[in-house]
Amino acid sequence: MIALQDRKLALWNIGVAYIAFLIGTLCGLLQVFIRNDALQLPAWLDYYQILTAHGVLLALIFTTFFIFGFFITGMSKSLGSFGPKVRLFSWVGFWVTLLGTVMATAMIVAGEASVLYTFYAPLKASGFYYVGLALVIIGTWISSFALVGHYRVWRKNNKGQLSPLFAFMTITTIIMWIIACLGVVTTVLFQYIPWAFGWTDTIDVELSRTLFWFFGHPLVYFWLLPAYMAWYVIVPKILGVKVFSDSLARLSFVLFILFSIPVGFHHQLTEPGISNFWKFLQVVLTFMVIVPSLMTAFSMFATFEIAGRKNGGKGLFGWFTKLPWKDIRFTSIFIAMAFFIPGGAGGIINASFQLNEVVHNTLWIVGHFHITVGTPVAMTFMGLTFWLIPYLTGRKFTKSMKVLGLIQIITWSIGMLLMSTAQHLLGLLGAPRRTAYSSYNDHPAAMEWFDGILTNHVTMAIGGSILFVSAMILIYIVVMTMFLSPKAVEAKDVVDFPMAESDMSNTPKWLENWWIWIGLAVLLIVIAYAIPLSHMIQHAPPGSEGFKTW
Ligand code: HAS
Ligand code: CU
Repeated sequence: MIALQDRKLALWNIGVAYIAFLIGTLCGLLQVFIRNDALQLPAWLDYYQILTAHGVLLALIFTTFFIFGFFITGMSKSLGSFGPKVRLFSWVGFWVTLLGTVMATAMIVAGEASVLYTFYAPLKASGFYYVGLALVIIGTWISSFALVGHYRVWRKNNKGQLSPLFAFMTITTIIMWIIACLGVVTTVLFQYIPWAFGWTDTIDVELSRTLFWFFGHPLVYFWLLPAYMAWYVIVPKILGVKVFSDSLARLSFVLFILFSIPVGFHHQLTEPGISNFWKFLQVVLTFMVIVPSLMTAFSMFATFEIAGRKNGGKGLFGWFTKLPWKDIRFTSIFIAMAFFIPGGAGGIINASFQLNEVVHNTLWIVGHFHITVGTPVAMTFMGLTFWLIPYLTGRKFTKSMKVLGLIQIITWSIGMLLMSTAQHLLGLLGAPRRTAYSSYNDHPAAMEWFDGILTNHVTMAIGGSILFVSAMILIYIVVMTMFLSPKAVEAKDVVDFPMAESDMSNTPKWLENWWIWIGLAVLLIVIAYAIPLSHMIQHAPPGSEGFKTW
């Protein structure tokens, strides 16, 4: 059991995460109904306002707080409890992130920031929205440096040793995160804030988007890598086996430091102002970043097979039936992984230069991110929640909670399957994204297309409603395990942190030489970005004034 004060820190992070989750999913519910014309919002609420709240609170805030809650618990567990300085900085980081969150959310609620979570210029929000976002990032940096400090103390005391896998992966994620944030911090501090407060009249739109996506793509791996940590480190323990390959796991993580960042142009393939050569180069690098995910898939299948055979599974696929399907901690994460097969395949389609033309501004992309961040990542976090909160509070995870957990996972899967399939198909038929209304739907041919069982906005809304029910079940489980479930008194009821053993005897030491990876990452970033960025700045068109379209 980790120190009480570290548990408190983790619980506060997870608590805030689930408050954001509650509000965010409610906004999601409203979303699908408005798109379906089934709901007229009161005059003081606006589609884009809700969409912004939904994106910010779920994709940015829920994930970030949950991730730090998970990191704090795992770092305290694997490296020992925090010293006073690490603890202090972790709290400061928590409060700064929370302050930023409250500021940004207040601006959204006040109707001053209906600019979506990507806050594309020339849409112009209140300056305080951008200040709020900047504080969120700075807060995460403080929390990150606290964890790095904790890790450095451990390394000093354990000279020449590889760190435990969980700690290694946490540090990898943090390194990637800190480099990535440089892009968004630059644009927010030097472009958005001066412009939003009226100190400058115009903004360079292309530059701001480019700096945003420098951050925006690795952002998705900031969500994904903690889920991968669960897959690599937690799942084998639940299955009763070791980590399949310690060096493979570490290599796949450092590849993310290298290839996550110099790929942002794959979000800008349809934008003018960047020549095809640089877009193509970044498309190639995007295909490189698929490799560590394929390595992860391989590793997972190997883990399952080893575990299944150990339990008596025979033949080519017999092991499959021997997996612990009744264990909600496993089943949740397995389904999360399964969703990532079409999710990742969709990503490869998006990244294929020409195919991107077909899907770019459509609901397809919305479908894509609901089966990447919305299920593989979110459902892994749910699977973690089932034991993480009881572990931290010392409460039982009762039988009825297990049943509810199963219902929650199944409803989330069904809801997401319906909603995301509809979104993908509607997108292929041309239904646009980021818009409340489009006249495409009014065309007689389009009306016919949008009438299929799955190609229908109603299907999407049914899926969305099931998801909301699932979210409320989860909130109930969170409240119970945080405050109300009986304390675990007997040993058999105590919930543990499942952390698998990882055999490091064959792992090369240089994998933990961070300067190699940071150096190579910087080199790749310079290759991918230096020239196109300098072109963009030298040949910048006149800046754009701001627009408030809502
Ligand atoms: Fe993406 C847009 C390309 C992964 C999230 N992505 C987005 C947006 C979001 C997002 C939020 O190239 C929208 C941004 C916006 O608002 O505009 N994405 C990719 C690629 C990958 C990818 C190449 N995306 C993610 C992940 C996300 C995420 C992860 C969140 C967590 N994405 C794009 C592109 C766009 C884009 C373009 C821009 C589109 C546009 O035009 O605007 C890759 O990382 C994917 C690699 C993954 C795999 C899958 C490996 C499978 C595994 C599971 C194994 C399963 C097992 C279980 C073991 C190759 C690891 C077995 C089970 C059985 C049932 C058998
Ligand atoms: Cu991307």
